[in-house]
Amino acid sequence: MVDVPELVAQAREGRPRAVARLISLVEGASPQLREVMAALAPLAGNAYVVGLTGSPGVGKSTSTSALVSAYRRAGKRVGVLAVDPSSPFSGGALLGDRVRMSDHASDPGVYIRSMATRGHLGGLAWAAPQAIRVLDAAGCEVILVETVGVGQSEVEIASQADTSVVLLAPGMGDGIQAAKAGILEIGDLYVVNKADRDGADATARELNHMLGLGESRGPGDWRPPIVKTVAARGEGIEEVLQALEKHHAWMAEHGVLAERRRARAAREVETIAVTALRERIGSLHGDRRLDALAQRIVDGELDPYAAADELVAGLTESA
Ligand SMILES: Nc1nc2c(ncn2[C@@H]2O[C@H](COP(=O)(O)OP(=O)(O)O)[C@@H](O)[C@H]2O)c(=O)[nH]1
Ligand SMILES: [Mg+2]
Repeated sequence: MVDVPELVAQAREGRPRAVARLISLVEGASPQLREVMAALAPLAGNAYVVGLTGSPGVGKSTSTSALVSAYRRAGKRVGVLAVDPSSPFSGGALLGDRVRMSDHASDPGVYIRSMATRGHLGGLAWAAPQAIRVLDAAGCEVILVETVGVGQSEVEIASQADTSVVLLAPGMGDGIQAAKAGILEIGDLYVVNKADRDGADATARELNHMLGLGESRGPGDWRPPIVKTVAARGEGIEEVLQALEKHHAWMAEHGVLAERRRARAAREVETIAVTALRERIGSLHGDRRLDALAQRIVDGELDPYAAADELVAGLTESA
């Protein structure tokens, strides 16, 4: 058994091993998970969570690393969570990221963690917010969450961030892909990276046009800015940081930040509750309550909907 209060105290002091241990407890769905989350609850809620998404190779890790440097210069403690929902392996795509992140390896003000979800999207929805909470409680003021864009999962990740950054690059056919993936609805900020390459202006123009098409904004509404960067050289990163700070301030001013966090917490509770319920129902196969209900359906005494209601009611009562 892990001494949770001690571990949390050490994480609060910024000890990386304690943070790593806590995230492992979360990832592994440890029996002590509930104790961990209860201990963290009063400590979390201070971090600004930024999600970065986009196709593989667009420059998310390079941008993340450059943003870490920029935030460090601003004196902020930073956490990085690299999530790869597409990969069943924990290495692979994330390996290159480690190299890109190695600049920050010796900086005690930065905590970096990779997470692979072994193909389970539901696992991501469930584990990532808990890992974010660990980093938050450990005193990270900014948490950057990098996800490989694979359709639905990036929308899911976007729903876990305060601000969503969508990255594109010229010549990747990203414009059309973006529209398809519904990416135009999730970005609070768009970055056209690899601006050192031909076509960056065209990509930015196309994006600007597409963003304008669906426009029905009123005065005071947020208009997602488009920033061009050369992340590999750190160019434009300061502008990205400024745009992030602006969006953060705008959200705080208009109650959007609180609203997003409530919606996020609600979804989290929903996910946990549904998972718990499903587990209980799953373990009911061969249970005599289920057998009895099934018999009544066969006998024409009960319809399956009424039986399901009865089953769910019974499950929550016995909890
Ligand atoms: N030319 C150019 N290459 C870049 C730029 N930013 C990143 N790259 C390169 O693009 C490749 C993919 O970058 P990476 O950050 O791993 O992309 P990710 O898969 O989205 O995380 C790497 O070889 C980077 O060095 C840039 O601004 N310009
Ligand atoms: Mg990457």
